[in-house]
Amino acid sequence: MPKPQSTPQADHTLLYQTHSPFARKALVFAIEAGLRDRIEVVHHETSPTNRNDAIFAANPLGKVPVLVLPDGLTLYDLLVICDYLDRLHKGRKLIPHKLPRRLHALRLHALAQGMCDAGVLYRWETERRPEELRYPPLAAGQKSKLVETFDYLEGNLDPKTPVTIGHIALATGLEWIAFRDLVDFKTGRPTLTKWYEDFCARPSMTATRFSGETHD
Ligand SMILES: N[C@@H](CCC(=O)N[C@@H](CS)C(=O)NCC(=O)O)C(=O)O
Repeated sequence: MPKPQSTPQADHTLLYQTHSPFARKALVFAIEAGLRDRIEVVHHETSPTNRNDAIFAANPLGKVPVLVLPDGLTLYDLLVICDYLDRLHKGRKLIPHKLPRRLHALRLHALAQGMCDAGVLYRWETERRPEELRYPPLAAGQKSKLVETFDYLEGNLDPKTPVTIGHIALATGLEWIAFRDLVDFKTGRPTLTKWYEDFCARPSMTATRFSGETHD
């Protein structure tokens, strides 16, 4: 397990999981916003079948990421955390204020979040749930959501748009799908593949690679 990273200036705590796509999105967002030094990252294991009391104390849903603010207020989920972080810095906003750029960024974020939700459900049906309790039509339904999303992205992703919350959510989500070897998104999708590989070379991505196994 990687060591928690902290710095003397850190006045926020990110309750994290080294193999969670959602938690990593928050950390990549913080790095892209120039806020890494303000955040202590603490790894936690949590799953619906492996209760973590510390996470439940911070978020009644028992999920990470959770951001603990200097006054002790806890923020969740990812979008609320990112909205807060984007107000802490003076650089270019990762959640644009003006329409229609804001709508495109938030919609791409929603698509990427939905892609991860479908991936998590697909993984339950193909790996995590005991074999005798799996329901193959549900796995097939979740997989088709993933494939539709990949195809949509291949036709609609504009590689020239400046980085937003949507791109961060998408790249971390795709890398998680690759990390868990869920569904191939590269074959026959050169535009998406090139965009993904370029994004994964960013320092915010190379500094936060996934690691670890799920504990159910
Ligand atoms: N919509 C939430 C999703 C968070 C989420 O599902 N986190 C997973 C880690 S990948 C988790 O903590 N799962 C534990 C559980 O569902 O009990 C967000 O965007 O923050």
